[in-house]
Amino acid sequence: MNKKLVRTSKFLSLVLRHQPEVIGMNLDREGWLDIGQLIENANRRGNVITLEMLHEVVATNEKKRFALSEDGLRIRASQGHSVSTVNLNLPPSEPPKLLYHGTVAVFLDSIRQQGLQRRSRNHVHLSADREVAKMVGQRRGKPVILTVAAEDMNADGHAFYLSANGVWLTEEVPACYLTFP
Ligand code: HQG
Repeated sequence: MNKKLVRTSKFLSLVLRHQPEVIGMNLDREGWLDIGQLIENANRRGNVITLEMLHEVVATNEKKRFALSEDGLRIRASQGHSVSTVNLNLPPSEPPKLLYHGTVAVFLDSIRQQGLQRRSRNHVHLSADREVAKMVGQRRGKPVILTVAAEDMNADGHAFYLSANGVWLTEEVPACYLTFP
């Protein structure tokens, strides 16, 4: 992705996950925004974005962070939200036996005590792929990969959801399901 598209992707993440109010909008209950209104409101506030750019970001984004509605008129982020009113309405899914979470050493004492908490986001984010978890941890420094006994956790009644772009979501991971390296 070129610089302009990366900027647009970051702007869409801000609006569609965290602060739609920066362009004077609210996400609907499932996190969707009307694309025409998004573009109009963004442009009015000096964030230059065109329909073509938006479609290019959706199509080329390496993590497929954004999804269009079936009619193509609305857009939402597939995961990562902090807007507390958003419910993606994903059906519960059976997770694989193990999932992974990338973090950094400074958080480990607290994670040992409290388990994985969702912090500012609506869910804890987990990956089926260790390498992806490593990249997630790397955003903050030297990555530490935690292993989650997801199948056991699910059998004990904790729901898991699979986002449209392959990220596993759950409310929290109690420490008893975590293995530390
Ligand atoms: C840590 C990105 C102390 C947790 C990624 C993490 C992901 C605790 C941080 C998605 C804790 C929260 C989410 C506890 C958890 N004590 N620290 N009890 N429980 N933490 O950004 O998983 O690229 O909200 O380890 O790829 O890092 O933006 O979550 O370090 O999929 O599309 O608290 O965001 O997606 O950080 O990342 P975050 P995350 P995008």
